[in-house]
Amino acid sequence: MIVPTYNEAGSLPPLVERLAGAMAGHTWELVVVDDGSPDGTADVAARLSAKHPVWVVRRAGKAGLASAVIAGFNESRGDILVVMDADLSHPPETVPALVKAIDDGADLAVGSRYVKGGATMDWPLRRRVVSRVACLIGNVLVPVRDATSGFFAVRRTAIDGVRLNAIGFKIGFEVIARARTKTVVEVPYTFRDRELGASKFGRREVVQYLQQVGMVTRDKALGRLH
Ligand SMILES: Nc1nc2c(ncn2[C@@H]2O[C@H](COP(=O)(O)OP(=O)(O)OP(=O)(O)O)[C@@H](O)[C@H]2O)c(=O)[nH]1
Ligand SMILES: [Mg+2]
Repeated sequence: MIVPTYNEAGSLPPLVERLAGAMAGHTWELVVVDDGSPDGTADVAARLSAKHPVWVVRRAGKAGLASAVIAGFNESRGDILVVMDADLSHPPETVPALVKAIDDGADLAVGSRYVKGGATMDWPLRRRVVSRVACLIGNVLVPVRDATSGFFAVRRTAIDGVRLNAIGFKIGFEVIARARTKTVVEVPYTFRDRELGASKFGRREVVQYLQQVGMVTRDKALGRLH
């Protein structure tokens, strides 16, 4: 599992506890990729590693969510790579279902708010609209309803040697668009608003998503996608 963190010291301990519960009986490891969080997230992660299979990648400064996840891919050893946020918006209890989908033959399993059984909790109208519009734009290019999901599992062989763009926030869209996949499934889950810490999502990330969509559109037209 790969979790990118920036100032998530409060969320990490409950995340790891819940993951440990959910993954009992599975072999798992968690790679925390921290970008020099001033709140000491990396030290919290290092302390958790005394009791849990947690590894910490310490990067010097805030270099972006997507680039952190790509760094995490390179540090992970498993055949199945799971990506999730630190802030408990993505329920650890759904991870086994994502992993099972890959075990059952899918190359990519996307945690989805927008298929039957999926939902978002407590979102104001504005955020609902922004998320829906982003997914509709992504949906023009990829056959996944929740095209901007940051919660997914991918078979390592599907991304081996694939060039992923390290821009912005939407690494999920990048993987959905570029990974070598035959079978992609969406697994429903309910997104819960973060209770601790602050959001890192802003206007800049919206602009970066549109740039990313532009690059994927170009590469699709050039026949560069798998
Ligand atoms: N390493 C690293 N992690 C980041 C960076 N930006 C965001 N993250 C992490 O990426 C995950 C998603 O960021 P959030 O701020 O939760 O984004 P969001 O879920 O769209 O927004 P909220 O719902 O308001 O939380 C969290 O675990 C963050 O700590 C970054 O520049 N570097
Ligand atoms: Mg969040």
